[in-house]
Amino acid sequence: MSSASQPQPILLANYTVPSYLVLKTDLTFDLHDDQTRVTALLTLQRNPQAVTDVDSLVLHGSELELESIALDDRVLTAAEYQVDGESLTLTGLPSQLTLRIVTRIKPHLNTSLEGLYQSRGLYCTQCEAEGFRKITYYPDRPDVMSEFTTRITADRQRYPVLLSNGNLVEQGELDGGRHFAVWHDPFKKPAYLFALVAGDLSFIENHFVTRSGRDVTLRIYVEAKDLDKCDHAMDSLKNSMHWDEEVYGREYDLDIFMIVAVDDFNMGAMENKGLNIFNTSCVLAKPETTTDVGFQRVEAVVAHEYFHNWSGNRVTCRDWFQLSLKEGFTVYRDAEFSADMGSRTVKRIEDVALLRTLQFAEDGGPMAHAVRPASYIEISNFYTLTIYEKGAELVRMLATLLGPEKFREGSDLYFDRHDGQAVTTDDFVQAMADVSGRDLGQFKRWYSQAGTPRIEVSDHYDEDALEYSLTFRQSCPPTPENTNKQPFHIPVKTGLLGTAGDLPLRLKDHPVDTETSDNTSIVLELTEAEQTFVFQQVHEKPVPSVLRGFSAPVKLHYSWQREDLITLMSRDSDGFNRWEASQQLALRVLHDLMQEASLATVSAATEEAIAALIDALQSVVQDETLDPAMVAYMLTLPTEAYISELATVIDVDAIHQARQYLQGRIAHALKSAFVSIYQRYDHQQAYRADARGIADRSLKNTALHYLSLLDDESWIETCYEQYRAASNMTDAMAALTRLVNTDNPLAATLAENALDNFYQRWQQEPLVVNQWFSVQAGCNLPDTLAQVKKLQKHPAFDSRNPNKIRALIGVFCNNNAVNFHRLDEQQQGQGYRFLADEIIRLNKQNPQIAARLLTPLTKWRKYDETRQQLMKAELQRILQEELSRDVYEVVSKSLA
Ligand code: 0A1
Ligand code: ZN
Repeated sequence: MSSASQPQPILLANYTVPSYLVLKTDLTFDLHDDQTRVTALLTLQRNPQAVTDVDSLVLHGSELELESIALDDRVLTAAEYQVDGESLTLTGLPSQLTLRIVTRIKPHLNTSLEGLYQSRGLYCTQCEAEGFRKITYYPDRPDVMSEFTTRITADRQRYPVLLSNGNLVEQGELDGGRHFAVWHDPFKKPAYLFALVAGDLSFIENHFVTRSGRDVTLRIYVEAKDLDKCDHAMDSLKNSMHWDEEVYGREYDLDIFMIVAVDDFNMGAMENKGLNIFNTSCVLAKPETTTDVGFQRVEAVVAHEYFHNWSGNRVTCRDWFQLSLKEGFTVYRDAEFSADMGSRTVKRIEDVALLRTLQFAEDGGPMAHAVRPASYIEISNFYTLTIYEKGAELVRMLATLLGPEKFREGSDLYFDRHDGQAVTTDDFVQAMADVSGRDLGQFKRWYSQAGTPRIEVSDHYDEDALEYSLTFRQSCPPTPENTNKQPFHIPVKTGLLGTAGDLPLRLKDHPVDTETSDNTSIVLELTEAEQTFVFQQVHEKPVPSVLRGFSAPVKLHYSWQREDLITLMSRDSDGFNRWEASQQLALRVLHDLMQEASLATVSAATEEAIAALIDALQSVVQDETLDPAMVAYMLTLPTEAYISELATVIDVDAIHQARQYLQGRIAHALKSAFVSIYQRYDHQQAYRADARGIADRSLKNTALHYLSLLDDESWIETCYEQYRAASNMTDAMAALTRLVNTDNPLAATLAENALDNFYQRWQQEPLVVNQWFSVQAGCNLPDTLAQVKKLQKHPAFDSRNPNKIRALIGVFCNNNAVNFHRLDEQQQGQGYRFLADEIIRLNKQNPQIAARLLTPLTKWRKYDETRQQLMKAELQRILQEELSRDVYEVVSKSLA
């Protein structure tokens, strides 16, 4: 691509208010096989807030065929407007006007899955962030909010269901076997929340009575074959509606709430007003076909999209730099909802594990950006872990700093003050500042400075003065757009452990704020580069329990003695820090093992560390007060991905081998405990997707995992037996995964049988077939790449379906480090080449998916020289192509 045509960044600093407001948007869609005709009637008014008295209007539009444009009913000639590939500009406009714009589009040829497209014959839309411009010419920006009426006409037989946002106001028959429906949405909304669906769908229906007594119809639309998999989503929706009333005082506002499931979807789901469109993978669930993780995901995504009705729709974003305003807040809300539905500590562990593994890696890589970025080339690339997960952490920190009552007051003020508006993250923080009287000026640096802060903690105990001091030093590494970071305002929830448990805390010179702390846990507020806190009347040298509940998204460093970690693991009142101590202890052993010249004989010091870890894990297994899910998590070693994130240079093979080795040692040492966990489990019990059921399965399958590592084929047979007898997908997949990953001839034969059987049984269920692709793509044994390439030719693979691409290619490149990064002679760099080829193919077909798939190659700087060169060469090869903005941005930034 020549430099003149290289896409240019959009800057937050260049934001200007829209020149015209769209009071009303009336759309007519005439759906026909070869094309869709879209008529847009826009009622416009000059924006009184426009900076200057502008009389021009830019309408966005892409891949549209313009049939006609009329201003106040007068058809314009081509000389009266300018069109290019991305916009249509009108000048010399009056202050009030109507525009009637007729365009033609080709949904059946739309492979990008943005705008109006078809999925298995069903028409559906995806307009966030800038997909509406692929439907008609429009000011496609979130600060233009309009009242929409949508009329849809289509063949009655093939498209009996016609849906759009709001309430159905009219429907009827038309000539030629066609029919129509008209929907009106009384709430003003930006175009990105527009949705349309037309197809042959069935639905389940339920009702919810809001706390003010309004009856809301709830419908989930799916293909008829999937009607048996909608109950969990419906239950989740009702629970979400109830929870949002209880916890945030937010009621639903339309008469109907609809969810539609589609098979081809770039993301998880979309919060279109009153008409959420979901990836089938985030709606459909039943025990036989869906794992526990799948059930939890459905619950979380249904809640997330529902919560957007307030945090996103009623109050939306001024511009896309503010994306985390809706996403960070909504992720925080859905995480709290899931915590309330299941186990709070377990949910926190899962979220922190994701954040520390993937978001920290993003923050340390070439695509690092602030939660409120200052620039982007393609906004679709900014639906990131930073915007979503780190954004949620910022909201969580505000809640920690304010305490629950003030936080709720702040959220009430935010919703009341900004209802019907498009606002900024500053407005959100301002509401929190106004209700609490706190100065959150420094806190706002979290929104503008990228990178993960690092905190070094040191301590000192003064036996004579009975004083214990903790010193914190914060710093933040440079990131692409920001080298010089100012100190952050960091809440560090802290406790001190004595021999008999948590000590009462008396902090010198700081009166304890009773609203934000009890006397065994306190929120220390770091605001300076270095700060010391002194605790008084401390009668024994305590073990510090710092960053309880992971109260801030930082990397904490403190040199705990091994004994301290064991104390925290067994006795900390903070469940999160108990788990964290188990991970720290294991990480140390893994690092020791990675230093060993050979794992055939390890040093005495390492042996001692292994023994201490095993002892500690033994106590965990025996601790009957612990939730089984916690036991399972504490028994699970840090993932390869997390160890890699912590490494300066990632030694793929050493990490894999050390982890495998340590798992084997734990399996041997704790064999009888694992046997008893496995045997005590009631394999006949009915499946329940509640916290208890999930926890029990998780512990039992963790035990089976360890047992399958023993040199004892009876456990391989047990895996096969579990696979065969399983009445739910969680148990079937757990067993199948062990068979597939076990390097043993019997396991290989049984894995092959099981995989064949699995496919035969589930070939009619696309989401189950995806799991079948994934388990094979994730196989750690050699030759997996060849197998993945073979599976790409399998009749069940569909190279246009994002779920299939993620299941096969995504899993291989992201979750199978030893194979993706393989360096042995025949396969050197083959994983990289394979991925680059896929990206080049997808760049044209579906740029969003192509850009997302690139992530593993962008991390090239963290590998050894040989891998660096190979990865870079593939990125450079991609850069030679004619690239979409999406792919260009990621490739060019990662090579910069
Ligand atoms: N707002 C949705 C996610 C979403 C974002 C972008 C999309 O296309 C580029 C699609 C969906 C959510 O947070 O659930
Ligand atoms: Zn969202």
